[in-house]
Amino acid sequence: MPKATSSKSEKMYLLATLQFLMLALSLTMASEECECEPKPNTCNIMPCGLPGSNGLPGRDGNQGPKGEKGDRGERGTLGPPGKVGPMGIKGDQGPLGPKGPKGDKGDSQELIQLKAQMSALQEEMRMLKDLINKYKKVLILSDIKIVDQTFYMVVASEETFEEGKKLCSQRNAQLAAPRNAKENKALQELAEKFNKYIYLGISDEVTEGTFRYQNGQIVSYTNWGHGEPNNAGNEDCVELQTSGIWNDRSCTEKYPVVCEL
Ligand code: MAN
Ligand code: CA
Repeated sequence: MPKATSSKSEKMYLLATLQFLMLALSLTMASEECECEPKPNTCNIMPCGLPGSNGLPGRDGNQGPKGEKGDRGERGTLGPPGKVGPMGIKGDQGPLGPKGPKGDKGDSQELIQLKAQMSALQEEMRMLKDLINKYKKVLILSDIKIVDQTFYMVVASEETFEEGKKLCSQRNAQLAAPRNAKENKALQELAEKFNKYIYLGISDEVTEGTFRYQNGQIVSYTNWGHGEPNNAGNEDCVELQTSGIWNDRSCTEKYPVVCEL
């Protein structure tokens, strides 16, 4: 089409003209100023391009220097109470208190005297107890045995039953007759000490087979050996053997005499 061909040639013409003008302009600018290549003695004729678009943002910079000390913070909340402090010094004496109620009536003269007598008696009793304990120690060292309030004394080394009874009677005492195991043991210890049997103040002289104390009472405690009393050959007296057992025996043996008081 002729119109389109014409337009194309016009455009080609205009473009060539524009290129020419731009070249001329750039040559002019290069001759007047040399800004593209800042070399001292040379000045190349180079056309400057159009400014490019902005680049991407750069990397983060290095950490900066430490800042200045900040302002003092606000006061915190109240803390828990601290430990108890040391004891304080003693204070001054306080003022005199009010008068108390009236006291009870004092002891009468009679009561005062009674109290004095009582404390004197107590002192005397204490002294007596000490003395008794001393006697006991002396008696224990001799041939005397004490069981509670009964004393057993050896008054002769070899006598018959009848002679023994007499010797004890002369001392306002009687032949020993144990009323319980404790007393029997005390007499056994004396028998063991002398290594001899001893007569007890017990016999069946009045009624054969019925043993009595010297006061006539029937015995309440016995410690007969096996098969005793057997009245072997008419045995009316009682011997306490070193083992502590009893045997009825003739009254004519000669044994140590032990009296009880
Ligand atoms: C033996 C027993 C006793 C008795 C004496 C007498 O030991 O028969 O019962 O009294 O002999 O010697
Ligand atoms: Ca016998």
